[in-house]
Amino acid sequence: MNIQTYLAKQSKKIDKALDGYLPKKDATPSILHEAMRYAVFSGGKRIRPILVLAACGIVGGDERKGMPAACAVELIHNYSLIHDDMPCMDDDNFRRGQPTCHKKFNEETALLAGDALLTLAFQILSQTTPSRPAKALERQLVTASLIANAVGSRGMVGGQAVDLECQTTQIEFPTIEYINTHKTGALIAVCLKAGAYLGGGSKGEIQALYGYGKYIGLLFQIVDDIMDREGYAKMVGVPEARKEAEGLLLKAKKVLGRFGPKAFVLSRIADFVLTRKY
Ligand code: GRG
Repeated sequence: MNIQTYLAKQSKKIDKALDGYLPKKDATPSILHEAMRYAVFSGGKRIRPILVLAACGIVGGDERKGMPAACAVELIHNYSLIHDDMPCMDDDNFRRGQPTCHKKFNEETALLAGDALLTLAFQILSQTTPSRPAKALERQLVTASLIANAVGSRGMVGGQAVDLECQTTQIEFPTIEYINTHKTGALIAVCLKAGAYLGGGSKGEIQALYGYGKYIGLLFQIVDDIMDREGYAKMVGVPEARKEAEGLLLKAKKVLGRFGPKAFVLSRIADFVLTRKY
């Protein structure tokens, strides 16, 4: 199957599950729920949840086992974008070609919509349902802890904090590496680890996929920097950044070697991360 067709098919499945998890937009408080839905359904690529499902599948797991975690990471990603766009951070008016959440609604609502998306992510991972009683919840809870580590102050939020600290100072190479691996890389890498774990992968498989995730997480940010002429690309220059990106792609693909032809999808996703134009 063509990779674009695969990504579109997976996105559709993920959107359906997200729609089921998010409160209806007319449920009280409707302005908040409308803002949450506005941010989540505004045309994201769904790369992170797609990675969770792909990692679950490559180790032989039923994709459905990965869906709660897939939705959780996408909600967290959208919370981070809402907050990142706000005036106290990047102060952006547009995201995905549409007004940012605080522009469409207001700052207070956007702040709370982000808070509520983050909370919903962990509710999804920790809730019991008739088909998932408390004793069947262990893997989900371990996953919640993995994700919390990746997105908290030692992960994504930490990377964002260091990035903000450095806005007015001359930035050194180790610091930019820290920002890239934490702000963007940590969430992407944990998608692979969580998916492989939920799919029942062996320790070696989980580690290998986590390694692939770290490479493409970094690749993702460097490509972003190349597109915006920012961060890493600004520091080392675009040709050098391109070289680094290509090197990361090769390293990511090398890790996939042990999975043979089953790695086709992850290999094509890595290509997509390098060649993406948006
Ligand atoms: C505010 C807590 C907090 C964290 C913000 C991730 C982040 C940390 C900020 C985003 C800044 C940014 C645009 C980084 C570049 C990489 C990135 C995360 C791009 C957006 O991800 P895509 O391209 O987005 O996967 P879509 O729109 O497809 O969902």
